[in-house]
Amino acid sequence: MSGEEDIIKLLRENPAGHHSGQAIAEKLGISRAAVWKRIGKLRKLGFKIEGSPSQGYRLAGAVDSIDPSQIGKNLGTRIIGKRIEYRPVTESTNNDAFALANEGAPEGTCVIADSQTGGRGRLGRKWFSPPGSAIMTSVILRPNIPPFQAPMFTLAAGVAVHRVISSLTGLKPRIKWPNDVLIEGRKVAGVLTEMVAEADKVHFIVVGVGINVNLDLAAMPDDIVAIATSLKNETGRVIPRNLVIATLYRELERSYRRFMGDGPKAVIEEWEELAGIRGRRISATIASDVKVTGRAEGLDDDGALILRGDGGTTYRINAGDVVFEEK
Ligand code: BT5
Repeated sequence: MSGEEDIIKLLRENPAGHHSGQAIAEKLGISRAAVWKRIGKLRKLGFKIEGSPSQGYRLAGAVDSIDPSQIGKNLGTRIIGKRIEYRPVTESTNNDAFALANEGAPEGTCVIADSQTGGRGRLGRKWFSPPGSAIMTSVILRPNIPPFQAPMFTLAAGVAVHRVISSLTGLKPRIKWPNDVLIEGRKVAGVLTEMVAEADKVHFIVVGVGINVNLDLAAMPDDIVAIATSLKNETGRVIPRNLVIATLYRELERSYRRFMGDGPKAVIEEWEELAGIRGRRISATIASDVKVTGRAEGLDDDGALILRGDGGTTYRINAGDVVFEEK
């Protein structure tokens, strides 16, 4: 646990009251200067911590806090969320889930964070993960499948996120291959699937999901605000994160069972329907400087995107980024 995490835990134990620098230092066995330094780091991460010399420190504002015991209550799943590890601040929940899986954590173990200092997207991109308003979670799965089927889990998670958003908000999101969930063209969620495998066998898969639940656009950096949105921004309502997380775990379990029980085809069909992708005009970046435009013909059995280029060539795309060329 990082030192910053200890401080947040302490402040949350008594959210209404103040905690003097001296009391925090004594409780954590560190110097007052170290407390001051960590508070500074937390503020930089986006935590709103009020401080007054006479009274001490306090977490400001109404906090929609993540509470694993509340999430676990009435979850009703058999696999996902049987064990939930909560981290107020962490580098990346995918890293934490990897470490836990390497230590032998059971299938269905979930890591959920209030904020990430090194949230990751694909290809070394960053995932903006400020505290108090979003969901960043990673789930460990141990399916008995060959590695080439792993990308299916990105699709299955996309279906789950779509169902969570539409059922809780009534919004009509669209899934964009392979891992984006968009509302009116703006990204509200992303999925990052990583795994450890041998040539023919997966050891474990980590499915990481980030959802912008109650994020204010004003709090986003310029490059993100230009392309992103949040559920709060779209609905005008604050949605309790514990509810979103519990619903997500249920939907992930449903998608997972579907994949294991009915096979990849069932997930692909559901994905294609929710994505409305067949016949849509899209462009895909298939290499760093190669872009092809044409009509999507749907997904192959292993989740690859089939694109019929305008020149008549059919492309089978395993990795890359896609842009919709029409609404
Ligand atoms: C993704 O990558 O969309 C996968 C994001 C997965 C994040 C989760 S959070 C829990 C788990 N732990 C992690 O460390 N990661 C996972 P990609 O398709 O490469 O998209 C990344 C791009 O999305 C960035 O380059 C930005 O343009 C944009 N982006 C970054 N943060 C965003 C945000 N909060 N909302 C919307 N777009 C964002």
